Amino acid sequence: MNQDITKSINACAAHYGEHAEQMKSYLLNGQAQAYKMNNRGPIKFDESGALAKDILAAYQQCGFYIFENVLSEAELDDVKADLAQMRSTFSAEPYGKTTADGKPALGADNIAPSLIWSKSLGDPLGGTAIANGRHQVKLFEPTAAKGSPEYAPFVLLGSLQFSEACLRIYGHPQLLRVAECINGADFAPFHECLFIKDPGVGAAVSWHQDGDTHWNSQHFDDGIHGFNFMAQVYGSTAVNGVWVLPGSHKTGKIDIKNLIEASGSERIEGLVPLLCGPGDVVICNRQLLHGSFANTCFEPRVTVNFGFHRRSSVLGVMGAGMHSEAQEYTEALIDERSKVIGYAIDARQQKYPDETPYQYQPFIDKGVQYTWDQHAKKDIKDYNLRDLSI
Ligand SMILES: O=C(O)CCC(=O)C(=O)O
Repeated sequence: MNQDITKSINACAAHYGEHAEQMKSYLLNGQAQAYKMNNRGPIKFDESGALAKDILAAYQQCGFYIFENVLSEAELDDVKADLAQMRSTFSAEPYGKTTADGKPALGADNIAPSLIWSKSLGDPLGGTAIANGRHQVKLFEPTAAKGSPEYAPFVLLGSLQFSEACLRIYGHPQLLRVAECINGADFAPFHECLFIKDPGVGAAVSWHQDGDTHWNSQHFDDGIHGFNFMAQVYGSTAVNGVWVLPGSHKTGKIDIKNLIEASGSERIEGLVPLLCGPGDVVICNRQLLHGSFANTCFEPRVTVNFGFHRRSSVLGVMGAGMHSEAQEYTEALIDERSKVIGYAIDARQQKYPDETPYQYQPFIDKGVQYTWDQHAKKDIKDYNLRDLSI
C-alpha cells in the first residue's frame, strides 16, 4: 500500500506550532523508513503448517509483521455496518446510560467496562497511573478545530460481545494458526478491543510497552507477554497509525523518559509507523515500545485489536489488573475465557461454511465444542471481566 497522505501530514504538522517542520520531517522520515522494512506480505505457511520461516524471522527480529489483505472487502463492510450500528447506540454523554434519543446506550447494563472516551485529541493515558503507570509521559495534545465535540470515543473494551463481525475476525482460521505457531497449540486468549481514532478528534496513546508481569522473570524472553493482532478497517497511516520501535521487544523494560530526553522531544528516534491498507492485520509483540499520536488527519482509523498469550505466561499467574481485576489465572478461568474462541470459530463457520475452520487443540483435548447461538450471546456478556492481563 502506498497512500498519498500529504494533506494529512501538513494538517498534522500545522498543530505543532514552532515544531511544525520537525513534526513534518518526523512523519515523512518514519514513513520512508517503514516502507524500507522487509516485514510485510500475505500470511504464508510451509507444508507442515508452520508459519513461513521468513515471516517468523522478520517478526522475531522487528517485533511486528504486517499481514497484507487478510480481510476481504465484504468482511470489512460487515465490520463497518457493525460500527455504524454500535455508534448509533453510544451514549449521548461520555459514560452516560442513554443515547441521544433516550434509548439504553451500548454497555449501559454491563458490569465490565465497555466504551472509554477521551477529550478530543487528548492523551488520556499519558503520564497517569492508569494501567500501572505504563504510559510514562503525556504526549502533545493538539487543539481540536472549533465546533468539534469535546469528547470522542476512544476504546471499546469487550468488543466481541458487541460485534459479530469482530467475533468472526477473531475466529479467522489463518490468524488463529499464526497464534498457534507463535504461542503453541495451547495458546490462551488475552483481551480484545477496538481503537477508534476518528479524524480530527481521535485521542493519542502515549508511548508504552504492554507487558507488565514478567519483566523480571527468570524465564523472561521476547515472547513472554504475548502479542496483539491489529486488524485495520480503513488502513493506518503515519499520522493516525501506531508507531513502534523495531527490536525493542528484546531489550526489557524501557525508561521512556530517558528515550525522550535523548531524542530531544516526544518524537523518539527510530520509531516507524505501521502503514496498512484496509484489511491488513499487524502482529505486534506486546513488549515493543509503541503508541500513537492524536488523529489530526482526514483519514479515520479503527483497529480491531485482539491478542493471545502462551499458556505458560498466564497459567497460575496473578493478573496485572490492567484489563480486568487482578486475579489468579487458574485453568478453570482460562477455560472459561477461552470459550470466546469456540464461539468465534463457530460464528465464522456459520457465515463462511466453505472455509475450513480452525481446530483449537485445548477443545479437542477436552472434547468440547461451542455453538454460536442466542445462549452464547448471553454467555459472553461481560466476558472481558476475565481478560488475561499480564
Ligand atoms: O491503536 C493504538 O493507537 C494503540 C494500540 C495499543 O497501544 C495497543 O494495542 O496496545
